Amino acid sequence: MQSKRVMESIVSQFDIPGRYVEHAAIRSGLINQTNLVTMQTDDGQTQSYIFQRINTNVFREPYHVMENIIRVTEHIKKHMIETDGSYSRRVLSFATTKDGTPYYESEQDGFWRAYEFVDNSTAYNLAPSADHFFEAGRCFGEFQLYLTDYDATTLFETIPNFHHTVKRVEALRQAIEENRADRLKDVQHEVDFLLSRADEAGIIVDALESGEIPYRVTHNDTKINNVLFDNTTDKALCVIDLDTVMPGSSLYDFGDAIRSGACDTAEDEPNLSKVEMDLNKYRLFTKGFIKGTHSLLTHREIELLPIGAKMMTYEVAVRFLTDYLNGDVYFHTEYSGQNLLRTRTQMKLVADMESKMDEMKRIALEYADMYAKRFADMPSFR
Ligand code: GN1
Ligand code: MG
Repeated sequence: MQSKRVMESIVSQFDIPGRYVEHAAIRSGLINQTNLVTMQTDDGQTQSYIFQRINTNVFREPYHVMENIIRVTEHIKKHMIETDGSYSRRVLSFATTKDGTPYYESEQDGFWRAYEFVDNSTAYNLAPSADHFFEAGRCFGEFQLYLTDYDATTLFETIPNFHHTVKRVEALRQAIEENRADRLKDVQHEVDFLLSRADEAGIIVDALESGEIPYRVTHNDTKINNVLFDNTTDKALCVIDLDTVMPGSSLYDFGDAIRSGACDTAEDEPNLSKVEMDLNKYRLFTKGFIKGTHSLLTHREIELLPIGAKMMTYEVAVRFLTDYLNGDVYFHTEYSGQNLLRTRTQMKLVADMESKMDEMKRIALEYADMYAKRFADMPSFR
């Protein structure tokens, strides 16, 4: 974590009111460094800000990341004003530096951006209740709705081939071959499990490329901790962590949320008997997501939603194992072996979803049907 002196000097680059009081690290993300900074104005009022140092090994073009984010949040604000007259607490507002750029960068400090902390809100690593997960679904679904008229081709691809599962499998094969950290001998079971499903890795990419399902502007990292909840009402307020917003598939956003939120255990839970995909949570998220989109998804997207959940889970298992074999160079780890435990929980979820696939499909179609009728005359920004 940055020292007080360093953080205060980074904060002073930004055009935000008040003086720096203190900061604390927030450790839930696996890529960027995040700090909560408290500021105080002369009249004694305090306001908190989130300051993030972008990991430029992962995001090679951080300017493009910021440009995407500003464009997308402005677009969402415009729609929120049109429909509700206000966007307060429902979309991130970024601070600019004293010369008007939405980031500060220096050789010594790295690449920083800041946004206003949404007061009285919390991001949870695990959904505290099934109702929270319904709310998360609604919020991510609305995110898609607000961006449905945004031309995805105008956004930068901030991490090329981010959800290209086939290329993720290729990277795993390469890591196996190189065996850089000499860990291959411990993971034969995991390698076999994942490679035995490699034939399915192209399902979503192929469907996008053939035009069977549309490209949309998607979030691409819809972990449950990327939604803020209002502490008083428990309603989902705002989608955060917009670094990977780029052209993608609705299946990615739906799928990554199910993988991370429809189970009650941590990503590195060692006791695999506790790890399962809770069908009730799946049902509530699906309901919320389809409701939030005002039924804009095509029939084919709906049919493939459960496959999206399985493929996003499979893909991150492949990525965790790749990183384990490469010596933990990508995802932040707190102990040796964490990426392997993460791989195993995701494999368990893949197997569990495979056994529940028919029911998952039935539920998705049930809510699609229900909301198609309900939203027949509602605005969809189309
Ligand atoms: C990373 O930084 P965070 O925790 O929001 C990763 C996601 C993974 C996730 C797994 C840019 O997200 O793709 O699903 O870890 N983000 C990036 O926990 O690689
Ligand atoms: Mg995050």
